[in-house]
Amino acid sequence: MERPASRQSRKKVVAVVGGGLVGALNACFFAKRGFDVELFESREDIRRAKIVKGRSINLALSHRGRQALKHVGLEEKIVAQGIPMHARMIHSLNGKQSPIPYGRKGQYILSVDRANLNKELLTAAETYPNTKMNFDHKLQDCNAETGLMTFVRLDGSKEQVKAHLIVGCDGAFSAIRKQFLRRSRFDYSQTYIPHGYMELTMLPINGEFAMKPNYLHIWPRNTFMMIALPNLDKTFTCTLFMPFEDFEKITTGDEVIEFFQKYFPDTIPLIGADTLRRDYFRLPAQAMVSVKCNPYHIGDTCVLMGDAAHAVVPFYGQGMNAGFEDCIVFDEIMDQFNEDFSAVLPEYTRVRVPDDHAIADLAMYNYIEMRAHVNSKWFLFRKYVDNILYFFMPKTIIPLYTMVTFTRTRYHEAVKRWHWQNKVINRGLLLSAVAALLGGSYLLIKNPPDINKLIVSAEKMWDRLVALRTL
Ligand code: FAD
Ligand code: EGU
Repeated sequence: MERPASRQSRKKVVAVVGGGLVGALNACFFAKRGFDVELFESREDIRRAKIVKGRSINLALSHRGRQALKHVGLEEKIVAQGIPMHARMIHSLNGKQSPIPYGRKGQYILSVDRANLNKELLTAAETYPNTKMNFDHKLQDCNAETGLMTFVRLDGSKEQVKAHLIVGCDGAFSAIRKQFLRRSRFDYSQTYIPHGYMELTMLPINGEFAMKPNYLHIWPRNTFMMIALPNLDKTFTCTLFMPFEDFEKITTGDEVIEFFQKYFPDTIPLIGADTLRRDYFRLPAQAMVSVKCNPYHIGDTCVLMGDAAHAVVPFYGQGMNAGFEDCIVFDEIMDQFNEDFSAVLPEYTRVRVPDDHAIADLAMYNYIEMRAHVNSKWFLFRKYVDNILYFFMPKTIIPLYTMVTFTRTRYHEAVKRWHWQNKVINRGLLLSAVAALLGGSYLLIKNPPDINKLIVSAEKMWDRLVALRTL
């Protein structure tokens, strides 16, 4: 039997390098289109691994990420394994908890387990007959123009593989991106922020969640911040963000407790002093890096997606969501240009770079703002104002986080609109102030108050007060 010609021409080999969240999802996207997909991951298969080490245990999944999962038929399954968070719960220093909803009833984000999500995505990719998974394959070198790659195995052996298209999904320290750096006219910047993060586990108490489960718990303390997301096993993973220099100051168990007593006193009985002391010294604080680059492609043979293209600091909960949206955007352009890589790749760079740079900037901006002056009162106030304006003018004033989290408004458009809205709000405030001033003056001029009347009424008031007292 002969295959139709179109099917034949599709038999191009796509090598996805990196089997993390974005790589595994991308394998599904390319497999669905009928390409011969080869996925290469440096680590062993996490589905068989006993210990899964790596960054952050759980992640906030929102609209953009969900839409991407929907494209490959995985949305329902992943959503069912996530915990909805309808609101933030702000913890004040005095232990008071205040919820602030994310939006209307149906608007919530999900806390998902990173390892579980990764496993589901790998399994989904594997179910396509045209995908091949290669674990224990660490990309050592590649030629982005010819598509030739060299991998090293744990036993030291090397393997060479050639592909029509290399898709670099190998994370923030991408080996594929190294090839871009050697070229002319490649823009690149990376910034390490002074903060590190550390994860602490809050175990269930009497078999139940130690805090209310359907919230993203936040302890905003200016330079220090803690965030907790619920897990399916009824634990919470608390992530402590703090400058490295402060992490280094705390060297004994007693100092840990002292520090928590001062800034997060309500969490000590919930985490438990012993667990706290143990967890704190289990791993050193992890660094956070922001990476921006341009372009995302080389010729018609190599393209970057996910953290490899744009690592963002986690202060908008968008890193994975943006990486997942990369996959949809690429897929849409593949439709537009009939899978012609020589047209698709430049277009992907043209369309996607401004948006990824916008979310990288937003995340960094939010980091700076939170660090500078966000305590629990300020956080509550700002979110209240956002929500109130949105409630009364839902068509005009949409909070920035709403556009970012609950829509697919292009990130750079969301930023533009946010600037415009701020202008409108400021003008509105100024106008109201001027109107009040002018209106007040006008009324006073039009009806000048009779001084005698004012005194008389003051006398009357006095009489009434005296009358009240003698009653
Ligand atoms: P990675 O997940 O890093 O995967 C890269 C893969 O490539 C890995 O499996 C790695 O082993 C493999 N690899 C690396 N080098 C090679 C090589 N040379 N050869 C072969 N394979 C290689 N995002 C959200 O959307 N919501 C959140 O709430 C959120 N919270 C976060 C909290 C923290 C503390 C941090 C640090 C990040 C958070 N993020 C969040 C961001 C999110 O973790 C990343 O954006 C996401 O993991 C990116 O996926 P990726 O597949 O591009 O990269
Ligand atoms: C940080 C670490 C609250 C998971 C940004 C909000 C985050 C997450 C916020 C982490 C914050 C900060 C938003 C979401 C989310 C808020 C958001 C941050 C998930 C502006 C596992 N952030 N995060 N903004 O609005 O849009 O609630 O580690 F504290 S989810 Cl820093 Cl929506």
